[in-house]
Amino acid sequence: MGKLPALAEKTSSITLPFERGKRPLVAFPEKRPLMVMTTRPPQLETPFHLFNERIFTPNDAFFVRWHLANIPNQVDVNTFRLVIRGNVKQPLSLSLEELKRDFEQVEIAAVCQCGGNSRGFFEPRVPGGQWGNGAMGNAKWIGVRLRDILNKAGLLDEGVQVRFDGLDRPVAEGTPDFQKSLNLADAIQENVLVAHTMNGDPLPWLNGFPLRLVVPGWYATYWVKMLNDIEVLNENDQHFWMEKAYRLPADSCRCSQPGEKTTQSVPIGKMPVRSFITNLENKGTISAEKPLTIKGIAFDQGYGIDRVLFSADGGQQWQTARLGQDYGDFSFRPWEAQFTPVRGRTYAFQSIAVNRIGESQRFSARWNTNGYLRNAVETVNVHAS
Ligand SMILES: Nc1nc2c(c(=O)[nH]1)N[C@H]1C(S)=C(S)[C@@H](COP(=O)(O)O)O[C@H]1N2
Ligand SMILES: [Mo]
Repeated sequence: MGKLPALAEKTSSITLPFERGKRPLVAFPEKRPLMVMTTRPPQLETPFHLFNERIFTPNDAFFVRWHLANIPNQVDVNTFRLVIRGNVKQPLSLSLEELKRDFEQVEIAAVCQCGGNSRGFFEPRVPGGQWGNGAMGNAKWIGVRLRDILNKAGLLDEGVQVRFDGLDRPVAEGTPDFQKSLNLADAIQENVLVAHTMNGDPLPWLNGFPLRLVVPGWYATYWVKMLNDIEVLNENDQHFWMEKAYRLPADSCRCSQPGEKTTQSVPIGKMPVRSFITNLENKGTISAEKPLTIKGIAFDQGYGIDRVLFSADGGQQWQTARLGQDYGDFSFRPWEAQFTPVRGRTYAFQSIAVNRIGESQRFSARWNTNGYLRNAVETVNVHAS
């Protein structure tokens, strides 16, 4: 067995393997100690060993990312309303009770991953939150289909995009409020939920209590938290968080060269396929001369994982890993491979996932100025003794 990183409970910090990677472990409300990147607004990373222990990330270990520091510290569940307005026949103002009582309740397992997950590994380094690989989590979400809510309000022909806003607000005047929009055609997909329940419990406050948008397969920036306002727009959303932030170079690779200015850009969208080894630590030690089980996870934007390949020699030879239980196309998919290490040798363990339409991870990391979309094959170097 490889050595796992020390348990959060027993240590006071974890150091990620890049410059300025030291993260204190601090317990925020409803959270176990997590890796703190910033306190105001809270940005907390899940220690990576958690992904080995549980295929569904516990709520108290789920990563946290807010852009604005003015987050209400309480919400009155009796007076809270979700408003649906704009290009609809009948604007709605729904209580939590009505949402739970008057609509079909749907459950889906889905990965929520920040567009900047793994940004700290970009070379050359890029500005922005220096996340390790723990700005992601997998949960079972229960809520109401956004489409059912929009249908109840009645869509007008003019509808083009749907804008989502939560209760958080900027601290400084002039900072744009955090709002995100989806094209109407994407918003009415059957898996898009207004969720109130996460892994069987109400959403933790920091993960968006009492409601958040769940957009399976899409990067988490669209999963608007503390959601209280839905507006159907008759044109494309022009404001900051769509037009300026969370954008990628428009070329097909979504790559740019360091120093090059991106002229055309597109909004970030769905997540490319990824896989990770979860039970071994990079630069760790493994026991030689007996079979070792390598464990990991894989996920994509919802086609589902077709296969995962494992290599012990940095990608020269590959074996097919055994896939574990299938919890749905948007969930983490567990996998395992077996390998018997020889004493004294150093190994470069890698995994590569392929989804059901044949898309695979990249061997070289794509680079872009915002540090989004990383899905390169990762290497875990281990020494057998
Ligand atoms: N209201 C609100 N929702 C938000 C954000 C935010 O700043 N405000 N950040 C988004 C981004 S960029 C991410 S990565 C996810 C993080 O979700 P989590 O904190 O539940 O892990 O929330 C999304 N929803
Ligand atoms: Mo994000």
